[in-house]
Amino acid sequence: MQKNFKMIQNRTFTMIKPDAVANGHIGGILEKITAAGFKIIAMKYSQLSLRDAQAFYAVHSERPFFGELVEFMSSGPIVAAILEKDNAVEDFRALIGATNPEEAAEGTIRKIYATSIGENAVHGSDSDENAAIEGAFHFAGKEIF
Ligand code: IDP
Ligand code: MG
Repeated sequence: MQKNFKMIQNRTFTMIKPDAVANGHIGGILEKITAAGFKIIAMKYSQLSLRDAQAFYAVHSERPFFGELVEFMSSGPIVAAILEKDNAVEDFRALIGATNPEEAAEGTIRKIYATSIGENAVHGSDSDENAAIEGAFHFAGKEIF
């Protein structure tokens, strides 16, 4: 864990991915997020360049699906957001469900909205440290409320 990141335990970072945006699920997914008790403290509708996606997912650069992942994530607009709730990272991972929608629990966002293991509707940070890094990748301090 790097010392220069403040470990804020009540925030996570999410993206509604290009598949879910294209399929008209922005509203449905935001409704699930807010109904689960998350407060949206930053939000942006934007599109990642290929270079942005390569930087965001750099941790996966050696994985066999990296090329497919960054092509997909830069293929259309996304909604990026920072969410606040007690135990945000863990609770949000539970709300979105497993990476592969076939393995995701009933009622989870990926079970409802994802179409495949790659095009799986939403991103959710996997740690407090990555939540801080990923939030800072997309938002300036003055865009977080
Ligand atoms: P996560 O999003 O559930 O944390 P990771 O293992 O961190 O899953 O993978 C990041 C993203 O890469 C996934 O959300 C998915 O879009 C994509 N991905 C993961 N595994 C595969 C795969 O086997 N084939 C294609 N894409 C994948
Ligand atoms: Mg991950």
